[in-house]
Amino acid sequence: MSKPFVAVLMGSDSDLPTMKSTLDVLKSFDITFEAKVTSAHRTPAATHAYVTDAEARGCKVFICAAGLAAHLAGAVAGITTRPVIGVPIDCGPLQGHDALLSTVMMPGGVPVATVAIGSAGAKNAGYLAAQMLAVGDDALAVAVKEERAKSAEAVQAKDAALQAKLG
Ligand code: RP5
Repeated sequence: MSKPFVAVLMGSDSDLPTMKSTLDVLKSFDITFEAKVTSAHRTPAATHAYVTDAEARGCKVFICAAGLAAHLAGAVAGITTRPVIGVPIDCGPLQGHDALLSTVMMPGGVPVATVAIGSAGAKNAGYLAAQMLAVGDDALAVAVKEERAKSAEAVQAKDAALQAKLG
């Protein structure tokens, strides 16, 4: 079995601009990942084959992004028992509400950990995958904690700047 990795699946290459945030977060934690365009609707057999193979090769978490009638995360969750994180993509006339409901409303027993619509969700998918892997990786757990502390410091610095401006 190869090194543990995260698989980032997208229903279309049109999802990539949003999902770049996920890849950036994974890179920032030195997490090995594979990114792939594969569709629950347009390439169902290839999606099934990839997920089965990825799990056998050491994939620990699947992140699945899709817009419109977004079934990629749910379809993947039906194939694997690894954790699946779903990112609803904001595209089309319903601003991602369609994708949110399609991703989050899974039947009992087949969970998809669904994050927010769009770029905040894409970012959080990366952090959530890191937190999941950190359960069994002490060095990564420290890195996640340090990143969280840095983010708190950034907010405090912004507040200090506001207070200075207000006099
Ligand atoms: C979904 O349909 C994809 O994930 C994408 O968000 C949306 C539109 O796909 P394209 O028509 O841009 O390929 O399956």
